[in-house]
Amino acid sequence: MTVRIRGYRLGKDRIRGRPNRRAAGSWAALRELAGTLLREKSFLRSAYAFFRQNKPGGFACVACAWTKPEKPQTIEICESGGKATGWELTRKRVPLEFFATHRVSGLETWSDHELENLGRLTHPLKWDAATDRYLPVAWDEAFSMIGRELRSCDPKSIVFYMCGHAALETAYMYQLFGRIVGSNNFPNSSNMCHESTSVALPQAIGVPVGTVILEDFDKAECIFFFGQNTGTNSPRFLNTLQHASRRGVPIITFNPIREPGLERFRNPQSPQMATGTSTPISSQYYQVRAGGDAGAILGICKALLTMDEAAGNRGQAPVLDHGFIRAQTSGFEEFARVARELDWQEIERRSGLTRTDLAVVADVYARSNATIFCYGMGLTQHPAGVENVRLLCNLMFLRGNIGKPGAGICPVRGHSNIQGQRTVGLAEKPELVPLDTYARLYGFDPPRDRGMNTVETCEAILHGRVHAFIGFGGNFVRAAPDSAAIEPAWRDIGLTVQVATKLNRSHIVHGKQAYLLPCLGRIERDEQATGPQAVSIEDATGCVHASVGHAEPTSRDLLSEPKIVAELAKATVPGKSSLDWDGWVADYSRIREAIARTHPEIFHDLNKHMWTPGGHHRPLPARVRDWRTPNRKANFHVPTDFFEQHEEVLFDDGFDLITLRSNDQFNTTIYGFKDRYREIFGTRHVLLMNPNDIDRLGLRAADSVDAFGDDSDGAHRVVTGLQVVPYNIPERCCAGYYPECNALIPWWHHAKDSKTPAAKLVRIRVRRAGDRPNAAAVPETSSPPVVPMRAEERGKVD
Ligand SMILES: Nc1nc2c(c(=O)[nH]1)N[C@H]1C(S)=C(S)[C@@H](COP(=O)(O)OP(=O)(O)OC[C@H]3O[C@@H](n4cnc5c(=O)[nH]c(N)nc54)[C@H](O)[C@@H]3O)O[C@H]1N2
Ligand SMILES: Nc1nc2c(c(=O)[nH]1)N[C@H]1C(S)=C(S)[C@@H](COP(=O)(O)OP(=O)(O)OC[C@H]3O[C@@H](n4cnc5c(=O)[nH]c(N)nc54)[C@H](O)[C@@H]3O)O[C@H]1N2
Ligand SMILES: [Mo]
Repeated sequence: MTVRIRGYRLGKDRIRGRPNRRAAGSWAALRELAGTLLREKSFLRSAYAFFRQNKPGGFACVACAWTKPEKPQTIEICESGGKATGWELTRKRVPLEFFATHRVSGLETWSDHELENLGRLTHPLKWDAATDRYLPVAWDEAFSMIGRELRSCDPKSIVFYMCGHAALETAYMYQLFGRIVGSNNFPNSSNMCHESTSVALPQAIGVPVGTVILEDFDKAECIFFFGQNTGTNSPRFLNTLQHASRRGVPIITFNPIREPGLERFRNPQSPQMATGTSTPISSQYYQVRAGGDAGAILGICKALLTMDEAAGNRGQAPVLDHGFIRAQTSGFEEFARVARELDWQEIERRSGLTRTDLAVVADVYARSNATIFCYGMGLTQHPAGVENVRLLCNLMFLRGNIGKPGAGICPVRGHSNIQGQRTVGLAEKPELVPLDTYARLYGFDPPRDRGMNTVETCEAILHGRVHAFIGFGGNFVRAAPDSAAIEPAWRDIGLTVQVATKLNRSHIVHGKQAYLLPCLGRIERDEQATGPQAVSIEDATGCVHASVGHAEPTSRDLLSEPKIVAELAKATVPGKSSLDWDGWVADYSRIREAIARTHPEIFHDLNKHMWTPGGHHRPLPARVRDWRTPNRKANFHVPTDFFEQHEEVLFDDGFDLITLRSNDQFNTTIYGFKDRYREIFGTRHVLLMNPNDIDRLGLRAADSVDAFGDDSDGAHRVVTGLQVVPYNIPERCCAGYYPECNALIPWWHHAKDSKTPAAKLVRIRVRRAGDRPNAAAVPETSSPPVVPMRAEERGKVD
């Protein structure tokens, strides 16, 4: 496959970068959505569903977690959400004959796209070792065999993974099931995503989630964007930003890459489609270095401190909100001292931005009476991910931008219910979960030890300590770091059970015993003993919504997710609790009653509240300046990682790799090969590089290169045959797609404290295809890499 690179421009000696002419949204988005629906043969089925998507009485979109407004547009969807609907409602099926004619190992060469593109799974399957095929199995038989196997394992060697799709009801039941089995091992896609948020925000403001609600955007006077690609990853949010932009609100973006989806927007449901006009989104765009945000934020803080002092000397109104700082916060003086002492040269070097740039930002910020701070993976997926979020909070505190209308912090979450799953207790840290309440309500003794998160699970898999892995949705093998090393180790797991809608690589590479259990999607009608059921989800702004599926189920053999959890639990831990699994499955409102009993402050009256148009806001103490931190204050953070963690790129061919998403994927679900915004078509096997770096290495556009990851632990990490794409990205940074580049990320390369894999700052070396960086260190064979444990990680998990 060849790559088409349109429209890049090499300047004479300086690089101009590629023109970003495309507005997000627009006709192209509609065309592409229509193309997906036609290919999925689900045009009418999906079109019908669109009228119910993100609407009261309808279903909550199965893609991202952006909030659903009280007064939706006629069709409240976006390209990403529309594709996700079409993909779930596809008429394509994986028939049983498919597995009769394909050995499972024969599917190992299939791409992520090819596997999912086969269509929906329709029947429970068990891998047969003798024939290397997935064979149909009766549900009862599957549950009883899985139950027997799980009972024979040490509970601490069982992993209960969940991806952020599943509803509050399913997640609540699932974590109870795992704890009754005796394990707190609940790695979650959230561990790879906003875990840095979940660690940083409780320390800073006493809640693990954002404080901004949709109405705040109508009142904001300034909006910051750090490392979140709205046009691609949460396109419905663009409607909100478009309104803000039209009101003249400055939208200040920090991103190493000029993302067209953050530059202009043409609303597909507006007259702009006829007139061909579009609205600018970012008013200022700063191409910070990868990992340079801490430097940038510290620079803005330093400029504000200087402005405040100057204003004080002149007898003018202060720039900082001293009233807020005095009454509400702790740690200001120490932080201010460190920021004042910081050297501007160091700030410029680390951020890649100039003092003037940052002073301009500080000036705009100082004029705003209410500012919102949005951020995404560009802040969290870094070695200093937690510190990045803490420093953003510092910037917010300096002008008291929390606990008032139009202001606050807004982590833009990924999967549709990822935030809610954590709220109902899907967490490996026992201190986050009301274990005593479980013991009281359900008559079992929950384990009190700390379970494993995603990174710890990777480590345990690599060292043969995981004996059973239940994957409730998701694609762990592809999504996790060090994917090439995980695969061979994954095959040694005694039992893998995957609950899924579509086939993916985590099913093809599998354990010694393997089951594939197909489930209903959220858009499908879920009929139980008491009639059709609804579920609930919590969005990125802490709003709880009902979701009702109306579409005809894909197959009569599918079970709902709550039903699958209940049957697994009944088969594995019969009589070990007083939980009425069957009663809950018959009527999901009973699960919600149980959630409300467990978390009365957040979920009281859940059965009623979830039907509120636009969703019901969970209480957020930080929104009213009620700080649930140990010292009951909002806490400034004094930077430490900033001074400790930085290493210059040493080698000529050394780069900081950013792994990212296109508009034609939802995580490891690859819809196609058109990254429309970045104008990269036909392949995802690319490396986006600054043209000066391309020149420096003697390469040319579309040359083929190999990328080598950190081998300091003796592991061989390589992705071969990437095609070079000249791109508007800072020198010494480059970008490639996730999950194709995950083999380059060492499992131990993660954020301090949160262990979010640091997928946005991966040190690599780039060589022309075939050249090896260090012949002695790189084995010539393609045998599975050996990943020894690093000394500092040893003993941390057990
Ligand atoms: N269409 C689509 N939508 C999705 C998803 C999808 O795969 N496809 N995934 C969903 C999920 S699970 C999630 S978590 C969200 C993710 O949504 P985002 O948070 O937007 O995640 P990414 O696209 O991985 O990266 C975001 C941006 O971070 C920038 N970035 C990289 N490094 C840095 C840095 O050091 N500093 C700064 N300031 N920026 C940096 C990248 O250039 C990129 O534009 O989207 C959700 N929505
Ligand atoms: N290098 C790098 N790695 C990353 C990231 C990155 O930016 N860079 N991002 C990380 C992030 S933010 C995340 S969230 C993770 C995502 O990691 P995961 O959540 O594990 O992966 P997904 O690709 O979202 O999972 C897709 C699969 O979910 C199943 N599925 C879809 N719908 C349903 C459903 O309704 N029910 C069930 N049971 N299954 C369903 C399908 O079988 C599909 O194949 O990846 C992380 N990995
Ligand atoms: Mo995510």
